[in-house]
Amino acid sequence: MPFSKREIIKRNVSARGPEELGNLRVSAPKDFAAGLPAIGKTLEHSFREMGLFRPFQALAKMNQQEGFDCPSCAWPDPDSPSKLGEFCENGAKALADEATLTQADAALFSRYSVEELSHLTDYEINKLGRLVEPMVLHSDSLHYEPISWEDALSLISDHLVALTDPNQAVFYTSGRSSNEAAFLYGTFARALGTNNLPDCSNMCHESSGVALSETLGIGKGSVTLDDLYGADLVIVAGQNPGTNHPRMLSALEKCKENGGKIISINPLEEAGLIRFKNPQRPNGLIGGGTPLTDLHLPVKINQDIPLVKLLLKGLLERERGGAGVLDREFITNKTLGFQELEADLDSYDSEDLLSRTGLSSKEIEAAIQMLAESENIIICWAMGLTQHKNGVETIREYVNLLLAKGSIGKPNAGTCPVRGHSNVQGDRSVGIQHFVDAALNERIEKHLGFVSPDKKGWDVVESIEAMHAGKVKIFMALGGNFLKAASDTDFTAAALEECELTVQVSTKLNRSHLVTGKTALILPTLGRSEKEGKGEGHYLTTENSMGRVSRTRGVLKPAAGNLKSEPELIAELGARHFGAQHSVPWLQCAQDYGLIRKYIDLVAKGFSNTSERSKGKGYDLPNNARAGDFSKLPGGRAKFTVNTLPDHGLAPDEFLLMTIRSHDQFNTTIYGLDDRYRGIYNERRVLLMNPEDMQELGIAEQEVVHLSSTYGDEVRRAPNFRVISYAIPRGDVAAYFPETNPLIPIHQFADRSQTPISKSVRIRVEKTS
Ligand SMILES: Nc1nc2c(c(=O)[nH]1)N[C@H]1C(S)=C(S)[C@@H](COP(=O)(O)OP(=O)(O)OC[C@H]3O[C@@H](n4cnc5c(=O)[nH]c(N)nc54)[C@H](O)[C@@H]3O)O[C@H]1N2
Ligand SMILES: Nc1nc2c(c(=O)[nH]1)N[C@H]1C(S)=C(S)[C@@H](COP(=O)(O)OP(=O)(O)OC[C@H]3O[C@@H](n4cnc5c(=O)[nH]c(N)nc54)[C@H](O)[C@@H]3O)O[C@H]1N2
Ligand code: SF4
Ligand SMILES: [Mo]
Repeated sequence: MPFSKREIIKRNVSARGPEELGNLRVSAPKDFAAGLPAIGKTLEHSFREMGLFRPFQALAKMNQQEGFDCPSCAWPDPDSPSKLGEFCENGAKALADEATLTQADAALFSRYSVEELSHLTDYEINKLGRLVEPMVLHSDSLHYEPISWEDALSLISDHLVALTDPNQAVFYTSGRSSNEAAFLYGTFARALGTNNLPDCSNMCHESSGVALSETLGIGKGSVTLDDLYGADLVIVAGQNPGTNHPRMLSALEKCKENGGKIISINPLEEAGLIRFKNPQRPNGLIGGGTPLTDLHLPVKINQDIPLVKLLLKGLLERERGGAGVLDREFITNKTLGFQELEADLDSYDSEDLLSRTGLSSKEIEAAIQMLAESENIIICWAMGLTQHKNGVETIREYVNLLLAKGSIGKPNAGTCPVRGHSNVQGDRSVGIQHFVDAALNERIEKHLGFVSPDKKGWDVVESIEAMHAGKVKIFMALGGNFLKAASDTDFTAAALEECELTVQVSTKLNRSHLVTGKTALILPTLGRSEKEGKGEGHYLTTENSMGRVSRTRGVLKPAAGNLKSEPELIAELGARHFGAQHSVPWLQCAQDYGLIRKYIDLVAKGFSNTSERSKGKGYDLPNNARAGDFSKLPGGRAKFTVNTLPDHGLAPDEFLLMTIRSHDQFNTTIYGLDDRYRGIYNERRVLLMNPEDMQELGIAEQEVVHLSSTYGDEVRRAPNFRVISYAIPRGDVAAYFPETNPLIPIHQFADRSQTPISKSVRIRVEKTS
């Protein structure tokens, strides 16, 4: 393969894309989620992308036991899915986006250079459609050209052979892969000799994993759907389920009907948490729907720790007064560190804590009262807690609350970190992790017949830094949009451009295909909704947010005949690179997914007899926290922790920015330009700001401003945002990701989990006139 002989040309691709403004329209934010408008949007997206018949064929099978798992979020399916349809507006949008009939084919790439394509917006790039044939971008070219599968796999293998150290390769995973594909991919990297397996989890729930493993002995949540239905109190903190996990609202509705209460903790009063109009019910379609939140606490950004300390202090005070509001028996028998917690709580002044939260004492009292009255409490959370410098500590503080109430290891109580990508949890369970697990390595050696590396690999941030420093020759991605998902867009772009070869296994075109290494490959693959091939064993498995493993089997005709499934593609790469004599029977794995599952059963913790047990509603992986078994933790008990207060060091003219999702996007995939629930239409470059802050700065409604962030002596800028007055705490602002990622320095991440601080970025707002 003459890859090294080609001349290298400089490509002037745009890592950010256009930053001009469109025609914003604003209305009042909604006070309910779903209802009739959601059905309208579902149909609109489905028909526009998929034609007349495919939507019916596919939606009828989505989240059904003999169908396929929704490719969007990781929210679980009920044990008996409704035959009327078990999906939401955003699941349908994800399906329409994947099953679109539009194709980004070879003709498109010959017409447009990567430079030209990079001047489209992310929304426009995604609309170009499904990737349908393997393409190569040679180092001396501005255009992708078709390449055969055989040559593409050889090209990768040749580059791998040329490495002087296996750690010069990095293998990223996004969370949409199946367990089977992820398992083979992790195996491939380790057989090569590296643990460089960064994944989207590093940018997502890594803080939850770190905090929960340390305090409860398992990095996953402990509750099931049934627990949610039966809880006395559900706290939803730092999460916007109406948009990001819409069917969670049905579970919350059931909880309310059973007498449960809901507290939402969020700087914004998100529509979905106010009221839910369940489209499967008559009162959801024409009536007022179900009110969900009983108490909304509009906490200031990243002030959850002082808030939870206030709640704990309040409970402790009542307990000391003899009210019996804590679970003394649980604390004594099942936990360690309560005295240290008490001492910590006593050391704070309540007034000081309160002023940090931005809440009133009345609001805090109301929350304490609800906590005091509840025995079975569940705390749900997502990115509003994880993506801060002290994300790990924030989650540990919420765990303190559950432990003090004995709300763990029993029905209807526990932890519920709501996972993002549909199989991000499964990918981790089958071995997508950059850190070393000695027990996993032992099983790999025993059952896969090779020695797995014992040196820790790089996570997302470390990989970008290593690429930037020229230490990485090959970057391969199993799904995702690394460039736009990661922080510090310009730095990440420069990092990717340092690589010799970048390889993207993808369904849809995105900017990570345009900002590349010297040589780049696009390997198109089947999506979740598509048929994997014939034969009984040709189904895949996933694990949902609550640890249940079940089957997924696509129903649609693939977008093109030339696509490979992810497991097939990785297995063939394994066969090409390691040869037929390797201890892993790569080629057989390409043909027999049952064989991959047999290896998963042997190697991945907790999996057993998966081919059989994944049938129907599937099976639950072992969960010590659910069982109330903390014996594997030091001292054999769950752990209370002492956490410090966040300090942002905000200058007087700085704001704290949270970068959030609109209703019309799935991470970096932009489905549309509206954020219906927040009343924002046709524009994504907006900044939500408190009206009093606007007044103080003399900023008018919809005025255009530039944003900048200053860390050390580096200033990062993002131009052109229209300011919208919004009910958000003073000093806090919100804008969408990924447009704001250029503002987040690569070196600003959560302690211990290294998750970029996407929800608390110090910024300045600069007037343009
Ligand atoms: N339709 C759709 N579904 C998705 C996704 C998508 O992009 N689109 N993405 C998927 C993925 S990968 C993930 S990880 C999840 C993300 O799901 P979410 O975490 O719900 O997504 P975000 O938009 O990041 O919302 C974070 C929420 O936290 C709040 N928040 C921010 N900072 C703080 C804080 O300091 N304290 C508190 N208490 N709240 C705070 C914000 O106001 C916002 O409501 O969704 C998954 N599902
Ligand atoms: N500022 C800021 N940055 C963030 C966040 C934030 O809240 N704020 N959130 C972070 C979070 S929580 C996450 S999870 C990351 C997301 O990071 P990623 O997972 O890397 O990004 P996605 O946008 O989900 O990836 C979309 C691409 O995946 C590909 N794809 C879709 N389906 C499939 C499939 O079935 N197979 C394959 N092979 N490819 C597929 C398509 O080509 C699509 O363009 O972003 C993170 N970045
Ligand atoms: S809640 Fe999540 S998994 Fe369920 S249908 Fe909606 S997007 Fe899909
Ligand atoms: Mo995520």
